[in-house]
Amino acid sequence: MSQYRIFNDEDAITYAREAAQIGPEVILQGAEIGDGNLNQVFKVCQPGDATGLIVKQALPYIRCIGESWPLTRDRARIEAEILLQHGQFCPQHTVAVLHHDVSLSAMLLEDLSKFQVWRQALLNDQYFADAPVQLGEYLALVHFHSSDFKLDYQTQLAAQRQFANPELMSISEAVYFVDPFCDHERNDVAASIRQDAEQLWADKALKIRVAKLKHEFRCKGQALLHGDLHTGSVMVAAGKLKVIDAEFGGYGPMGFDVGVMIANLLLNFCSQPSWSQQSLRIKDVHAFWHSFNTRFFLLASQTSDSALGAPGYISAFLRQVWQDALGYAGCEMIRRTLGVAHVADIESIADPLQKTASQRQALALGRTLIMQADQINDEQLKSVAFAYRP
Ligand code: SR1
Ligand code: MG
Ligand code: MG
Ligand code: MG
Repeated sequence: MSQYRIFNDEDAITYAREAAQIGPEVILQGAEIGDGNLNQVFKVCQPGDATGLIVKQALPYIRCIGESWPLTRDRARIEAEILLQHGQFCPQHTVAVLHHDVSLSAMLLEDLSKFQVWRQALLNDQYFADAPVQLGEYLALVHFHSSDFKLDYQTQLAAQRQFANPELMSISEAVYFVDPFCDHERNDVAASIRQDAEQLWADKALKIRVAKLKHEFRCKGQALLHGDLHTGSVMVAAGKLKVIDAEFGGYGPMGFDVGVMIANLLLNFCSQPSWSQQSLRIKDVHAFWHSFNTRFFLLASQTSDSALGAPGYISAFLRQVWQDALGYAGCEMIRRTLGVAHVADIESIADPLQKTASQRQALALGRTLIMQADQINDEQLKSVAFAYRP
């Protein structure tokens, strides 16, 4: 198979067979299992086996919207290359790419059927205590090894060019920083929070802060980001964690990945009726940031760049990453409440009053994180978050 066509189950089996060199004597079955916004995902395995292989294929459009929103298939190549690169930096926490095919816009991935999506685990009140620490380790490693703390000027510039992802990162610009802050047709605003949305859309001071975050998203190319690091991009199992779905990756501000993850933990916080679950989410945020911060600091302390290694600079740099992260966290909380793509944590709340309260909490907390990013430190985040409990 060499010419692109939109895979059906049989095509996915054929590709997996060729890519993994599985002979015709082995019976394989395949089924589409994807629930993401963009791509097709197939599981291919032998009948009766719980685990097999995963085939991921990019469609020439955005799956959740349809053919009216065309999108480059080259995203599959970019994603495969980013996952392979991140896999070199942190193999223990990056899904393994076993093969990829540029013309088919397809890749073969390890099957993580024994894992579960972290967002789903959080929704089921299942606690994976190691996950935030492992995620901090993952992010510190992939950010450090692609940053100028590690790479010389020419190598980093070459990497920025290699992993350029303008189409997908333009979508992120639109869905994080533009649509949710105006009455855009792509938005999905519940009638019950329409007034809250209109108040945000009229908030000039907020828009100035968001403009800066948008601007820096494009021009602050610090590290090779995952680009969509929400709890649905993280697979967890007892003592194990793997990150998947890097199609929105590319060079950008480290605080973006950090902030998107913090926001998704805080969105779960906003969806939780119980104080104990809320407290666990704040604990997760602290553990994640502490893990990232300490590991990045240690790695960066060994930089061979004598200027960047100046005493006090790495700490100052990481303080700025934290501030950036709070701003991006605020944008993620607002866009997941008003924008095109919501999160199951809040969408699945059955009681309409409780759902509206959670959405309002997410909007208010998101706004505060953007407006007060430079005044809230790691220790203070807990009291800020709890101040918005309904
Ligand atoms: C139209 S794409 C919207 C979102 O879906 C993906 O999961 C990413 O989060 C993206 O921002
Ligand atoms: Mg099917
Ligand atoms: Mg996904
Ligand atoms: Mg994704």
